[in-house]
Amino acid sequence: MVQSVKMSGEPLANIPWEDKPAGYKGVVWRYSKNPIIPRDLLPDSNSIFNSAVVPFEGGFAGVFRVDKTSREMNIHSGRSSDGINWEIEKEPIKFIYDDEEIGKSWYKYDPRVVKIEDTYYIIWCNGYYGPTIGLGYTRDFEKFYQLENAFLPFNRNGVLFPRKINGKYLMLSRPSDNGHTPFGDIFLSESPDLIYWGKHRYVMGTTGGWQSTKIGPGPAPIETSEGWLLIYHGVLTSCNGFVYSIGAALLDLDEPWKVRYRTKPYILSPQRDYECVGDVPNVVFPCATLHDPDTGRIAIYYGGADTVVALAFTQIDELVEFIKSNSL
Ligand code: BMA
Repeated sequence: MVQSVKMSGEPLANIPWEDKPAGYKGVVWRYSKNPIIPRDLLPDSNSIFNSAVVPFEGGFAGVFRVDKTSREMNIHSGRSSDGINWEIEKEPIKFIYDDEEIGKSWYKYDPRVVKIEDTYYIIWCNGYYGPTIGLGYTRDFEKFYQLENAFLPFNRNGVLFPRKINGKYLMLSRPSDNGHTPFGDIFLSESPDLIYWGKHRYVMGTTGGWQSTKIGPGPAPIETSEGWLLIYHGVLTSCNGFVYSIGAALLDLDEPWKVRYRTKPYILSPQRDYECVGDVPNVVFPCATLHDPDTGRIAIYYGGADTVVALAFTQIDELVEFIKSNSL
């Protein structure tokens, strides 16, 4: 099928996929066998959720948030041949670093993985005197190297763009507080070397409805002929607590702090049992996508209720049309 909206990137013929169920109304539809990763996949896992995957060596690799039964939070690497059935390492990733201060990390959670040239960068929420943005890389998913934290505390939801723009690395993030932050807008920062960050730009903030309390970037933006496709989470405060939904925006290709379109309605919200019931009810939290430029297929990996990993699908032409015709 010829796509009218072009996505950059390598073909991915083996992307996990299911067609939209007949009669389904939404622009994003769930995998019929969700969740794909149960909370107890590892002997001592309390929950496995908010995790990131990439194509790797003909199959897939990933970095997974694993909260143990001790409630320690850490990130583990994993492999899959089909993107659906995963083997996750029992031990957390042991990063190599050249300054012991870099190794100070009280917890790690909510990883993103972004391939830039031949390197897979891992970005996560790192416990260093409060939550901030940890950064590391691997080339083989065997050896992992940790870099300096990108930002000062408090910050969450860091994610890199998949290529340099005007010779600079770009990172989206969401400055926070030390707790269950009741506010939050998305900002962009740039760096020549992944160590020194500056030229901070406001990208977008809260509005109403499902994105009225705070928002945060999710998976790495996907480059398309219509702009950078950003899938993000938005939070509403109900009388029963936070509700996490998913929305989408199109950012300017050259100046990605400029928002061209942004969905007023959510594209996915917590409605199934595995999204509504778990350690934190009513959460869908996206951390990764896979995409195939040849077919326009996009697979979205998201955490359900801070407990499991689930999968959903959309198609680029349909999603871009939805974003443009339902924009704020
Ligand atoms: C956020 C993060 C996420 C989590 C969400 C809902 O602040 O901690 O890991 O999914 O809250 O609890």
